[in-house]
Parts: sequence; C-alpha cells; structure tokens
Amino acid sequence: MNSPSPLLGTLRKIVGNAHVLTQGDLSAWEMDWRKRERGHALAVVRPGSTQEVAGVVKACAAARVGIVPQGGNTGMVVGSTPDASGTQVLLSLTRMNHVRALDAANLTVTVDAGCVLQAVQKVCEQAGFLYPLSLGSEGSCTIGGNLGSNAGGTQVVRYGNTRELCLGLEVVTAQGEIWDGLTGLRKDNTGYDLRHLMIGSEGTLGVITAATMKLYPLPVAQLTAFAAVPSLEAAVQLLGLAQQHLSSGLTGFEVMGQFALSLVSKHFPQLRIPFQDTDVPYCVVLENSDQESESHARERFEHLLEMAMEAGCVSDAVVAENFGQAHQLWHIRESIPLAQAQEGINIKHDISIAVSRIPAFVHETDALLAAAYPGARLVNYGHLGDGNLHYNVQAPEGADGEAFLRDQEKGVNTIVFGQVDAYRGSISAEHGIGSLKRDKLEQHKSPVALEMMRAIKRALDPQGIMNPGRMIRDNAAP
Ligand code: FAD
Ligand code: 2HG
Ligand code: ZN
Repeated sequence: MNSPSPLLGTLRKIVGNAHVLTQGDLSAWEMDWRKRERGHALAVVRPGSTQEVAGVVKACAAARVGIVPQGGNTGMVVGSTPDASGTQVLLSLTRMNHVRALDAANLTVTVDAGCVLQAVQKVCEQAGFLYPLSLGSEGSCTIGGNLGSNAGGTQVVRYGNTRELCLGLEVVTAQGEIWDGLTGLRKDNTGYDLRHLMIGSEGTLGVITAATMKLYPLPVAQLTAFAAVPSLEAAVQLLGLAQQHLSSGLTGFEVMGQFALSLVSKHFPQLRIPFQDTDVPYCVVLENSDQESESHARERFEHLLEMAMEAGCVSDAVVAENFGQAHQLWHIRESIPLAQAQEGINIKHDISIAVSRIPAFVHETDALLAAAYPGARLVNYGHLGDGNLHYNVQAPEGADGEAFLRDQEKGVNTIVFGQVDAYRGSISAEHGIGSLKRDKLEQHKSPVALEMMRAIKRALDPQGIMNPGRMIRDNAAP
C-alpha cells in the first residue's frame, strides 16, 4: 500500500482541511455504540456532497486504502467503525443532510444519505405524510445507515423493512463513479436490481449518497395498547387475532419478557410500566392505525381486546387515551436496549424464526441455557409481528459482565445459533453481520450462497477497499 501522507493531502483538497480529522478525541467515530471495540482510523473524512464522496473514493482507490462508510454509528454489529490498523479512512456522511425533494403526487421523498431518520420523519409529517421507518435510535441513525443495514424497527409488520421503503438510490461505486438511480419508480424491470444489491450490503459494495423513499398518508387516528399475556403462545394467538381483525390497521406488535421490563423499571424508574406488580410473563405493545376516525379506531381496538380476553390470550390491557400516553407506552419498549446497556454488556442474538415456531424455540432454548449457564438472565423481547426476537443473554446477577462475555459468549452462541439452525431461522434478522458476526455467517449460511456473495463483492469491489473485512472475508482487501 502507498504511504498515506500524500493521500491525506489529496483528501484535504477534496473536502477541505476542517473535514479531515486525524487528531483529538475521535472516539465518537472510532468506537461502536455498544462499546465492544475501539478502532483507529487513518483519518475521519466528512464530505459535503456526492461529488466530494466520489473524489474521496477515487483517491482511496488509487492508494488502495480501505473505506468505512458511517452514518449515525448506532449499528449493533461493529460494522461502521474502523479496525485497529490505523490505515482505514472513516467516511462520515453526516454533513450530507439535506432533504432534496418531496413529491406529494408520487408519494416519495428524496434525501441525502446523512439525514437523521427523525428529521426526515418530521419533515414528512409537516407536509402531511408518514415516513414509517421507526427505530429506537431514530434520533441519531441516518437514512444511509438504515439502507446500509436494511434496518427493521417497530413498523415492519405493516410497512416492511427499509428495503421495502426504497424506490431509488444514488451510489458512489468502489471505483468512485456516481450511479444516479433516484428514479422513484414503482415498476422497473430493466435487468438486475442494483438498488437491492446495495441495500443491506453494509458499506461493502459502495457508498449510498442519497435515496428516494416511499411515503404514506398520515393515519387519521393511531391507538396504542399495552397488553399482559399469559404466555408466548398467547402472544402469537393475539397476533393472529389482531391481523385478522385489524388487517392493515395493525402497524406495530412488539413482545417484551418480564425480565426485560424489569430492567427498564430498574434503570428508568420514572417510567410507569403497566402490570409490574402482577406475575405476567410477557407483555405486548400493539398499535392500530386507522384512516377513518378516532372513534372507529377505538371501537375496533377495544373489540379486538375483548375478543382476546374471552379467548384467554390477554389477561389485562390498557389502551392509551391520548398521544402522550401512547408515546409513554412506546417509550417503555424503546428503552429496553438502553436499560440493558446500563445493566452491563450482554450477548445479543437478533434472530428470526417462523412466528408459529417461536414459543417452542424459546422454551427449548431457555432450558438449554439454564442448564449450561445457571443464573444467566434472558432478556427476551422484540418484533414478534415479524418473527424477530432480540434473544439476549445477560450475565448472572452480580457476576462480572465482561468476564461472562469473554468466557461464555462462544458457548452461549453455539447453543442459541444451533437452535436457530434447527428451527431454520436467521442468525441476523435486522442488525446485519458487520465484523461481529462475520465468522458466524460463514458457519451458518450455505456455501453456495456465500460463494455468490463473494462473486458479487469481487465484481463490484475488485480491490476490496469498501468496508474491508466486514460481512464477508475478502482476500483482495488491502
Ligand atoms: P451506522 O451504524 O453508521 O452504519 C451501519 C452500517 O451501514 C455499517 O456497515 C456502515 O458501514 C453502513 N453504512 C452507513 N452509512 C452508509 C452509506 N451512506 N452507504 C453505505 N453504507 C453505509 N436496528 C434495527 O434494524 N431495528 C431496530 O429496532 C433498532 N433499534 C435500535 C435501537 C437502539 C437504541 C440502537 C442504538 C440501535 C438500534 N438499531 C436497530 C441498530 C441501528 O440503529 C440501525 O442498524 C441503523 O439503521 C443504523 O444506522 P446508522 O446511521 O447509525 O448506521
Ligand atoms: C430494538 O429492537 C433494537 O430495540 C435493539 O433492535 C435490540 O439491543 C437489542 O438487542
Ligand atoms: Zn429490533
């Protein structure tokens, strides 16, 4: 590899001195959100336009220097931070944060990749539209990061993952060329869908610089309920009833195990969590969006909950009376990852299993873990409507979390991912692979699929400079 100094000079000319950072505290860019790893970048480079991104990538390609694209750095799999070598350029997209256009008739919004998700939601809402992607990290994650990781979140049951919301991309290729695919078309069968290759590629194939995303009419009414359920089987039964009776009105369905809720109660005592004094094993947050009226929404929702109680799949429920109360109920759910982080480092499993098989999976896997790691605490919650659980394992009460992670992560993963395989599930439903799960991907994905992935990587990034070592092992990487 060439000496980095001429490259730094070139990068400074492209983006300006102030936007090439090599000194001071760079931990916000170099450390992942979970604080699992601290890397070291050759430089943090902050381009302000697509042309500047293209210039940076061309310069790095000429010098054969690896590039790590980064948005809000909220990813869970150590995929958006540099490795420890000090040779990779951290490409932060956050200066590119303009909404380019909102096309009301086409129901689309076109935004720079560095736009923060919450800012996009707000702009769209002010214009009378819903941009439905919703994540606990929405105050800092970016549209580019959402696309890079194909983020899921709490509205997937109705609107799909980020992939389903995307109608066009602008991308800087690994050669530094600009591909303008911001068509906003809902139909386009003109060969391979390059957009879908880029989405979920975690920065390993190119840099997403802008995107055209789908909008929806704002719902006329939105109601949220918090329901106590006697078992996971009951939660699945409630999901079936809600799908049948609310149909596309069902816009959120999240399950939360009692231990996950107790962590929220412990670390955020100001949040009042319903049914904490009872011994219900699980609670569900469900949301009903309605295009008719508040009273229509309430009538349907209350009818659903009455039926569920009669069927025995809900033991108690509260329906938020207003927007503020609804927000509080959602806030409880969104606070679980933060409460878990406060409790200490944990072993995360972001898995998906066919919804019908989730109860059996959980009963069996809980028992296997309890036998192998007595006292280990299971923080089980997530997007049940999508068959996606965050089946996380926390060290036994009072134990050293770091030591538990160091000594037991491998064994815990072997049990959980072995079970995921047995149930034909996925070892990563929404957080992606990054560097944390790269070896796991090799163990759990079919060799044929892995070879197709490597062929795509070689074709689009022959020098292996795009996010080297993330997602798949690449012999060409610098
Ligand atoms: P980053 O973390 O910066 O990057 C993520 C990946 O995308 C990296 O591989 C990076 O290289 C790549 N990337 C970033 N920008 C670009 C670009 N412009 N072009 C190409 N590649 C790029 N995730 C969910 O799916 N569902 C959830 O419900 C959810 N909840 C969360 C709650 C909390 C509290 C936190 C901290 C995280 C949560 N996440 C969730 C994970 C994370 O927020 C998402 O993956 C999010 O989409 C990442 O966006 P980001 O801008 O922070 O991306
Ligand atoms: C969520 O759904 C996020 O809250 C985070 O995907 C999950 O921290 C986790 O395990
Ligand atoms: Zn999630």
